[in-house]
Amino acid sequence: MSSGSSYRLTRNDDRVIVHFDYDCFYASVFEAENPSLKSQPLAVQQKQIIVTCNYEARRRGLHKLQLITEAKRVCPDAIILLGEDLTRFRDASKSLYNYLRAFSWSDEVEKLGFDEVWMDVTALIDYNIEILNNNDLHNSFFCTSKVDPTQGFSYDATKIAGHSYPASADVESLLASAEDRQLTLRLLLGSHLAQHIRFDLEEHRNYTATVGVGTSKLISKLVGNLNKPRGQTTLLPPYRSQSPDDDDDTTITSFLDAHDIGAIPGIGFKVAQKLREHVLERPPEFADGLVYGPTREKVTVGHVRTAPGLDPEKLESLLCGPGMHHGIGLEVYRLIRGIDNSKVKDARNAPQSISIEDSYIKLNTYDQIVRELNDLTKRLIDRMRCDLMYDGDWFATPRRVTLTTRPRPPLNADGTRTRNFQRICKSAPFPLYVLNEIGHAEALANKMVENIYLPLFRQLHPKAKGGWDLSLVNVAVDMIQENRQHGRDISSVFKQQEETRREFERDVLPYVDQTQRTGAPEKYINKVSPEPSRPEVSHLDSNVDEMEEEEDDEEDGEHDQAPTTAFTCDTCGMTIPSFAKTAHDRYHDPD
Ligand code: TTP
Ligand code: MG
Repeated sequence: MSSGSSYRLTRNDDRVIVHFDYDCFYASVFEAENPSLKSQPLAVQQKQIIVTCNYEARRRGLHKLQLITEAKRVCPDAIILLGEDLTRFRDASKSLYNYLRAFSWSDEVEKLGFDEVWMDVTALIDYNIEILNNNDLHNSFFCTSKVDPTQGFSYDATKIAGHSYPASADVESLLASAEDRQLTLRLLLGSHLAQHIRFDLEEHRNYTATVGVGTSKLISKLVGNLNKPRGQTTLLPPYRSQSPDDDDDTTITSFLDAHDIGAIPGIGFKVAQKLREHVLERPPEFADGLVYGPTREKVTVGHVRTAPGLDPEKLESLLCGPGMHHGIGLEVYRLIRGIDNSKVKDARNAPQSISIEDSYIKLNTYDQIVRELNDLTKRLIDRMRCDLMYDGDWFATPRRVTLTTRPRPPLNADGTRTRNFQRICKSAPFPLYVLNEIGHAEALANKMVENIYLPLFRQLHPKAKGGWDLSLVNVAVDMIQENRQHGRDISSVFKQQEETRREFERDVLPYVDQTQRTGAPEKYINKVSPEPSRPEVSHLDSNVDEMEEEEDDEEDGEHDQAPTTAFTCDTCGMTIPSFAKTAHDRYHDPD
């Protein structure tokens, strides 16, 4: 593509990527369990907030991140179900993911949160382009199986399935154009495949989804938003400019240019603010009463893209600063031109770590702590089995377990309490028996707590040192490594585990009672973790493991008043009232 400057950046338009976003996901999970709820206004509650509601409820004035008190006033007959326990949503998400994955030929199927999935379907599309009968495109057959040529569906290869951007696109002339024919055909086939999967999901699993089709993760995610719910949109060519000096005549440009700069995945709140300020030549004004909420003036991608002299170097110097990484200028320069060559991650990519935590208003007796550890560990085991096993085999295994707590400081003499954001943690080698014992997670959790977590807990909190008033407990496994044989032969993993155990016993155990240790390897050192910083550019990276430290526990449940402040989420760009911040953070980082 051309860029209008000396930066001639290459966009890979050879892929077809489909983005799925399930409609009103948590509500749909309840509806799938009980279909009679479908026709009624249904909302899902966490703490004092509605985290989502079905479209019947939205029609009656309910919306995401609304206070329960307001929702009840607006729609008194809404059915409100508790969604605090995320297990059913996680299970549904995993099961739908596996369902979608079965359609893929390359296993490039990437999950973002619970309810979004990207699929790179290039291999399927390329195969079906090869078998197209160009003399009878109206009566085409899309083959969905590599081995069975009769498996698939009929379709008309002269028409797009669902909506397109631009809505007025003339598919016939695009197909007749030497320049655009191939890309149009590939996207057109992508739209039929997306529709087939979407309808299948609806018929067999009772879930509707909103879908976008394009040549990158960025474009497919954004274009889907045009027709919600239960719709799909394909971004059609021309993707390439006729003019060597600018991109104004491409559909990618016209589509992206209209977006608010903060709506682009990958451009966080701080970056967006700096860009707005640069374009306006003054700080942007906020909407009334909202300190961190939406800005009153809309600065679009188009404004930024065409701002004089805003090349990658200028962007870098404009945007660099605390929390920004080197290269942010080029990254933003590329994003606002629709260049996102990031790969759809392989379905077998294991997370680097898995952690489960809870915060507490009062957790100070030994029995309570044992009970909580058992509960958290059971959830950790469920998650490990969900994320690290495929087809009954472990395809990845952790090497380390960690217990983290956040002790609450004692009251000061004047009755106030100093706020504490510091976590302390201790680690041990991952116990091998977890891989073998495939029975009930509960019994295994008890064993892990007995053998691992309680000894770690005693090291972290010798009673003499100020008691056990904890505001947070986190159990985690990390140093997760994928087994090359995808779990069929895990003997190498066992060997590795054994080495780790020996290393631990040799180098660490002699030191565990000392507060200041010397000589033991860094990975086992007793750490005090400071408040972690958030990466600014993160939207398209589903593996970003963000932690937000906050003393939220004491504030929960006291949200009856109307909001006076709002935040713009750094991760998804959504504006959220301050009372919904905890629920929203949990949505991005469910455990
Ligand atoms: P979304 O995809 O934002 O919402 P949705 O699927 O409910 O609705 P839509 O039809 O507009 O796509 O979020 C997915 C789920 O995540 C949602 O069902 C509830 C949950 N969630 C939270 O827990 N907290 C939040 O702040 C948000 C936005 C969602
Ligand atoms: Mg959704």
